[in-house]
Amino acid sequence: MMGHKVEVMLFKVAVMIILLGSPGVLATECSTQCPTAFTVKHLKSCYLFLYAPGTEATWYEANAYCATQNAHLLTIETSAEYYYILGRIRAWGKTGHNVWTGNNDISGRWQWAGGPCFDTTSMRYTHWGHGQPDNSKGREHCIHLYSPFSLKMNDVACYSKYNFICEINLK
Ligand SMILES: [Ca+2]
Ligand SMILES: [Ca+2]
Repeated sequence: MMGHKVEVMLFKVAVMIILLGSPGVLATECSTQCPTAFTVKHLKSCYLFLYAPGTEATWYEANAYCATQNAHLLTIETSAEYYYILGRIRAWGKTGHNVWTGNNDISGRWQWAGGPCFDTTSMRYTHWGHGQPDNSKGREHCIHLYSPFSLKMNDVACYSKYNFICEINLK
């Protein structure tokens, strides 16, 4: 059963790569400039927004996909970054979409998941929706930007499927 799940996940990641087109460079070293697919650059970060139909993914799938791009799931480390991302989502008319961040408390405390070129870091900046995090039914261990909460943070089950944003912190 587990093997089947992994196969399905790998298949979906492969489909997403095909849908998006392969990036110009699959760098093994950490990026000093934004790869072609990462069209949004702000301060020292590059962002890839995955909003295409069919790219909704579980937190685990999204996390794995970003790693294939030499990136990590969105890390919102400052209020400036939060409002910048919010502004982009609004500008594109995508406020109806829920968006994964890289934050999770799978290890027991909230932290931003690391990636190929980014270390796991503890959560300092927060922008929780009202009453969050509430760990509803004891199964909410990943954070998304929740559309009904005006894209404030909410903890939710990691197996939910949402759009997501990959980020690269430039060296
Ligand atoms: Ca960030
Ligand atoms: Ca919640």
